[in-house]
Amino acid sequence: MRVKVGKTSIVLAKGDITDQDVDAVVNAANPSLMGGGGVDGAIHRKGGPQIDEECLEIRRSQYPDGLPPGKAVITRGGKLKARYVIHTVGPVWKGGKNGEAEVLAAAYRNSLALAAQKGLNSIAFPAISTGAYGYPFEDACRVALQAIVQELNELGGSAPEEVRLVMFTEGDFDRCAALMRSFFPGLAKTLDRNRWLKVCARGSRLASPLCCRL
Ligand code: AR6
Repeated sequence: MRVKVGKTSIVLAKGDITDQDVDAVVNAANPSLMGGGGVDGAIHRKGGPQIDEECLEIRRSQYPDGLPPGKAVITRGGKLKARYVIHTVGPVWKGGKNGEAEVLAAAYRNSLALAAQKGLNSIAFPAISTGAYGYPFEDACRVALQAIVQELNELGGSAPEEVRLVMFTEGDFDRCAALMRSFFPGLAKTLDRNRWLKVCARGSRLASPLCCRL
């Protein structure tokens, strides 16, 4: 599934974040930046020692007390296909009244801003905080989509060309796809490819400035 927001395609994909052929993958890290389980463990394992070394240096030089939730830093990608890893820390879910949504939005927005600052063209996100940190999946997806669209609007011409949302399971993919359909008005029509081509041929745009297609 793909939605166009300005110059950026937001692409929903199913897969493993460590396999993504993008300029940067985002790591759902913890403040230590020293690795852990889930996405974090997979990225550090597959990326190898270069990521560990650069994370250690970031801790030493910039964040001796750990990376605060919502902030983002960047290292090279080591042995990953992605050239860079953007490490961010999502919120731990504590019921929803402790600023979790703001911190989650900041994690997405700061990661995107960092990618833009580095001139990167494509970035892949996992569903931050929805694993070990316990954020309810649908709520987290809504916050993520809203934060991404807001930051893309803010970045304008320097926004990356592709923002990929990588879901680990079929179930998560389906749930996020359903949310995207309700979030982006053009997608609510669930156009199939042929209908989309006919719409394009007529030269119409859906829900301007969003140009959406499935
Ligand atoms: N590729 C894509 N998505 C994945 C992968 C993968 N290889 N592995 C898991 N997911 P989590 P969090 C999904 O726990 O909730 C770590 O120990 C997973 O199904 O990785 O932000 C860190 O060190 C879930 O939907 O991140 C922190 O301590 C989503 O990615 C803590 O976990 C996020 O799950 C961070 O917890």
